[in-house]
Amino acid sequence: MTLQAFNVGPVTLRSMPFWCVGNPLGDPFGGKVLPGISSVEVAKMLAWAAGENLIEATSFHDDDLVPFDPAHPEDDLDQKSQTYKTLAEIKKILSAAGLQVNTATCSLHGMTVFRNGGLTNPDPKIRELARKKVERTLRIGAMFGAKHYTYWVARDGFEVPVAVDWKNTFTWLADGLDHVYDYIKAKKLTNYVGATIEPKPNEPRGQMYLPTSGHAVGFICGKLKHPDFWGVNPELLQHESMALLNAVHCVGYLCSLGKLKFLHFGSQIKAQFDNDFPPLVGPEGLKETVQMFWALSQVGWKGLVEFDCHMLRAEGDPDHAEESRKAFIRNCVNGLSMAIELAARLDGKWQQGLTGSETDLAATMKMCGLDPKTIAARTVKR
Ligand code: XLS
Ligand code: MG
Repeated sequence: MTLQAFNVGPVTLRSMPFWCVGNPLGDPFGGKVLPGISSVEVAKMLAWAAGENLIEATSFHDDDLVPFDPAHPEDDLDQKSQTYKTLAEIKKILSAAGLQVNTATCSLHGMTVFRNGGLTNPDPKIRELARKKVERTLRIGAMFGAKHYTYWVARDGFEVPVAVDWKNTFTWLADGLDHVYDYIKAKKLTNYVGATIEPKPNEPRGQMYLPTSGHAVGFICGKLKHPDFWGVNPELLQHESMALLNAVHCVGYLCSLGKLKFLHFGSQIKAQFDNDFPPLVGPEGLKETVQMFWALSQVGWKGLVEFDCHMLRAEGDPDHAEESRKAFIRNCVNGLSMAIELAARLDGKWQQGLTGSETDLAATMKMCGLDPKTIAARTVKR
């Protein structure tokens, strides 16, 4: 079975990753709220969401599907291994539901061995282990026909600038990412149409080596051997907002360079830690989110939007975990539909002859469905 594309506004496909649905809602101050859920159970829930016409695609970290044992970095190739059996079972569920896989990403943040970095770890043995884990993730992605490989900057960062090897660090990073390309070509993994960098300014590290989309593009064009293969998947509003940057600006810039491959989507209070609120949830960002989709339509971008957020910790109900998770998926999809619908209200040439402030107020009226005549009448009448 293949699901029809979504194709509403600039959004061709909606993707819900394994890690968002499986998230048990722990935070640095408290334990898990929801009971754990196996990767096969997550796959079944995603299949349910596809059946409800909520999503067409998904994504995963390697660790979301199967654990990694450094002693057996090629267990995925052994058809008798538990790893292979679990992957095959998940693949069957996703295929039957018609779900595509957008991106495979290697977790270089979960295991404590990577606490001082994965691809940029100063210890060559740990960099080698990271490379093996990336290769395994690429093979797993190929098994699922993933369209992209994603490098999220994760623990490649620092807290102490004078402890960093500034002469070599970015070269190690480039070597690690060039190896992604080389491995894909050497093994003829033709499922991959490209790879992405996902920047983030901080968290889990105090500072990350590729903090913003601008840094990511600069690195791709200035340091990687195959820049055309690489693009960016910014996480908006979250990651750029953490650095007080603006999502409309971010997508406009990336599109002008042809580097916006897909979007990670959620909501955020500016300058806070990574809130990962569901789309349009929380006190901030309504205008920014809507204007971001408007800008994407304006520049003619079309592509996949992937939710990357989690339900509010306060809303996780351990006694009704499945319902909580399903409600979370629905809320994400509703938030996206609302954003696309509100953005469509801004189409047209209504800005002509207006100042910047007038344009902004007129945009807000259009977005909110207010009648300018009624507002004008109220403005003068007392
Ligand atoms: C974390 C990131 C992460 C990536 C995938 O902040 O958003 O979830 O998207 O590794
Ligand atoms: Mg993300």
